[in-house]
Amino acid sequence: MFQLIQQNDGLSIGVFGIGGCGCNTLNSIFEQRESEQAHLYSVNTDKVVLEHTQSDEAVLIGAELTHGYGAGADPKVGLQAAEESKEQLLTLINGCDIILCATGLGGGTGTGASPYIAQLASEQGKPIIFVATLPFSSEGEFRSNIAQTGLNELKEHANAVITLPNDQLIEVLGNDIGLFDAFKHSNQILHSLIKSLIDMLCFQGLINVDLNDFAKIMDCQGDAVLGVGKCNEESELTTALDGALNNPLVNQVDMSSSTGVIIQVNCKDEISLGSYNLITDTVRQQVSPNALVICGVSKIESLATNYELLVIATDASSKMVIDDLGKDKKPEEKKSNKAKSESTDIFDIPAFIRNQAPAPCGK
Ligand SMILES: Nc1nc2c(ncn2[C@@H]2O[C@H](COP(=O)(O)OP(=O)(O)OP(=O)(O)O)[C@@H](O)[C@H]2O)c(=O)[nH]1
Ligand SMILES: [Mg+2]
Repeated sequence: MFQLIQQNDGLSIGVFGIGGCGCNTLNSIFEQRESEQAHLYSVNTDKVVLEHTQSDEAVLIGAELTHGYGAGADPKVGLQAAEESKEQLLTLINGCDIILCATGLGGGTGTGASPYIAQLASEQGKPIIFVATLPFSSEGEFRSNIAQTGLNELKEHANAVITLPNDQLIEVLGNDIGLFDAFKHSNQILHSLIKSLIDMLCFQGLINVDLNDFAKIMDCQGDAVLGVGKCNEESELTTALDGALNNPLVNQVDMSSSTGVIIQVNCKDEISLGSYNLITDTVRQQVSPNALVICGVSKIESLATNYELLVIATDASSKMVIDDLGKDKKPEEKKSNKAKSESTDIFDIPAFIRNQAPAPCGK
């Protein structure tokens, strides 16, 4: 079981950006950070990237091994670099109550160092959650294989791994999108997921979801899903919920077996009891009748939209495996997904992200 604290006032959240992709994500989180309880750590073998990353602390791992020149797409080097810097990483990990990480799988640093960092956190009894990208197919099989191996290793140690396959960006945004723009979209989604988790854990809710609740849900076995939906009108809440549960950027997950769900409603103003009940009932109908459903509500005046919904469900089962993303869909389904993306800004209805195998109970 996690080491728990009783209230979220003094909660310290470590946000780690690991490798190039993770550091890119940190840059956008840093610029829009609202909570002082979130401490941002950039972790990389690449000195130049670290110098251009905005964070509270830059951690150059494996300085002796790589001399600050990166891991050269070799996860073994990424792992050895993290091992070399074990004491420094442990100090950071022990200063956090919960750790959220952004990383890109498919290179050397993120793929090699992330499972090791997850292992260290797990050994210290700290909950650790990853949001990880998977490489574009066009980057080749070499990177794709590296990513898949890294993902499997990561799942062994992390409490949850939420994957964002870069290929899904092409499916939704079309082939003509520029590479930098596609990365920008992806980073914004990574950011959005991490920000929602930070908001949920940091802001004292009218109905509060605290780390104990979070730990209970994350202790469930099986696949897990995480989705965020946003809207401005209370009457649009069900559409936002639908957006969170059916985002075209990710593969479908069957929630009907899920036994643990957190629904977090963040709003600028109060929501009616009717809307609150409608949201919880709608989610409850989609999961196991025996599911533990925890619903929190927080008033956050600084929200960009009036309402934001976060749904985390564990013990779900995937309908597709990652390798088959998109291939299993019928052409009509692809078309409807595309149509959806053209009518909505993906920043406004962010991700319903497939999240892999949380830690077994007791981890
Ligand atoms: N979505 C997104 N994906 C990225 C970004 N940068 C890199 N990636 C992906 O992440 C994978 C790993 O790339 P990096 O994060 O640059 O690699 P690294 O972990 O720094 O590893 P080395 O440079 O080899 O030490 C790539 O194959 C890309 O698919 C980014 O900004 N956004
Ligand atoms: Mg790099």
